[in-house]
Amino acid sequence: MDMQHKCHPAWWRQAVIYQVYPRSFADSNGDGVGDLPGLISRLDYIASLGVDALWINPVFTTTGKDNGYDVSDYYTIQPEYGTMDDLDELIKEAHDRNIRIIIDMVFNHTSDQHEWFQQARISRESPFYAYYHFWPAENGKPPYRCGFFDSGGEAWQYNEATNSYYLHYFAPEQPDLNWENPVVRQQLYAILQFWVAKGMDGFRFDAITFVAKDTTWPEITPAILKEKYGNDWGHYYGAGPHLHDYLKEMRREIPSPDILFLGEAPGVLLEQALDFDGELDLITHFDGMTIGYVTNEFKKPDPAGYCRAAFKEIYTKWSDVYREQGWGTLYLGNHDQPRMLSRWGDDRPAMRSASAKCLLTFLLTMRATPFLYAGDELGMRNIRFTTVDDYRDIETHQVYQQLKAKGGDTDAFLRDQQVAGRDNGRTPFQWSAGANAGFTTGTPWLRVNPDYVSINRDREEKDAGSVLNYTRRLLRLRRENPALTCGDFRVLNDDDSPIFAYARSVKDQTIAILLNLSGDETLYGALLSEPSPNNILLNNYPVVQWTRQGLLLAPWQALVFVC
Ligand code: TEU
Ligand code: CA
Repeated sequence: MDMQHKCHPAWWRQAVIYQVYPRSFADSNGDGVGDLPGLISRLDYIASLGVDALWINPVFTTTGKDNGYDVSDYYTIQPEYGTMDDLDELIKEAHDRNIRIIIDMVFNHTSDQHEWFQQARISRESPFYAYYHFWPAENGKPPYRCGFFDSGGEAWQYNEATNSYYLHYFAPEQPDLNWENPVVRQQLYAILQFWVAKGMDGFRFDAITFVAKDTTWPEITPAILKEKYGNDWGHYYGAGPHLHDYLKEMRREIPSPDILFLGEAPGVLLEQALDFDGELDLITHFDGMTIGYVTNEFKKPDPAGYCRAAFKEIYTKWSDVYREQGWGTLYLGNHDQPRMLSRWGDDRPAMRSASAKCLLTFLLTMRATPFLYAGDELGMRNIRFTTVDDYRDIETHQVYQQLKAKGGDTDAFLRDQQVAGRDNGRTPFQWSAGANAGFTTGTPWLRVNPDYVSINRDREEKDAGSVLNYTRRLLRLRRENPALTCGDFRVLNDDDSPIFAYARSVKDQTIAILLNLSGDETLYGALLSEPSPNNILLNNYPVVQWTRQGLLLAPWQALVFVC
């Protein structure tokens, strides 16, 4: 254990951030919806994991079209989640446990029920009309833009009272804010100041790369979209002309280096990774989230599964880009993604535990700030809904409606959503084998995965070999070994084997991590120094297998050892 090594002083460089989707974490009042008092009641559990910060998805007043990503008042709390006193208590109780709080700020758009939009949509004379992007109907139809959560796939919605169209990259109920208007930016900075004064330790800025718009509104023809933006509207949206001016200005508003600026960065390319230096401390990219999906189709999983070589390449490149400057992030699941275990591992009973532990080892030993999504420490799995009525996610419903309107194959879409749908990652946290997995005494807002009877926190607490207790050991290992937090990263087997082997090192300690990202026994071959009982730090199997050719890794085996 190398204690002399000094990591970078910023707390978020060493931190493990635990993400909680409050709506699905713990319900305190039996209405079937997770809430702040429920979250507060579970802080001792969160602290017992050994994480450093808690990121919560939005709990501000909302119409709930997109589960809180449609904010109608940034200064008050949605009653179903609790009160301002509850949020004050959460901040205090978390701080008392040395856990920092990061809150989600949805600044690309508001809810259409926000007072600003309610005024803007009445008259072009309203001072709030310039808070949003309107296109005057007398100029004809605006140039096509893609609306991600729109049943017609459109991003312009006609508003009769002003005889104009307003822009919404997401749902019509989520009108995009006009960041080109300095008055809007000042309003948003005032919101940040308010929450900093309340004690927030950081902000996760939702879809922040989308906020700058080219207000010359060029035609983005299919040919341009294909040639310039890889057929991905997200890349076009993420390349607005003044984005970095706005982000620098926002950072100047909250200059404290202790307040984390974390940007969700859809559409950002590897070569743009360092462009956010001095603006956002961390960004979460989406490059890894397209692996295993058929290109240019909406979240259509490749029947052959995901390519391990692509997985290794993308995560190696996103680690290397920060070798000298900046700092990266790593996540394999969140509230927008299916369960990590089901997506990247093997969630069938035989390999569920081993593959969950293997993926958690990757997540928590790479050179980046990791995001541990609540439930992944238990090895929670996709629920695999079979009918569209089981879903609550606006994205699933809107894309389903788009398909239906075009006579598309909605059955195939529902099969795809069993693998890729966002609600797979939003099912209630599984606390116990009791009713509704101990999440609520009422009817859960989203069905609980029936596997809760065997996959739940209570059961895993009692099992020393559980995914939960393995996660705790991993987090402790990470805390005790600077090589795993701020050490260098070097790939050990630059080949196309399913084994992801890399080393993390500080001046006098090198730790090797070998991960068999497959369900087959795989030979690793010769090793510089051999893992032996006295230098193995972690192994998700009881033994290490040797053959004459070298180390044989069991299916989904994870091996961490000092070399
Ligand atoms: O997600 C932004 C974003 O890019 C997502 O739409 C992502 O592309 C999609 O979820 C992949 O299926 C943020 C929030 O994380 C998401 O929950 C919200 O729905 C969205 O913004 C709109 O606020
Ligand atoms: Ca509740």
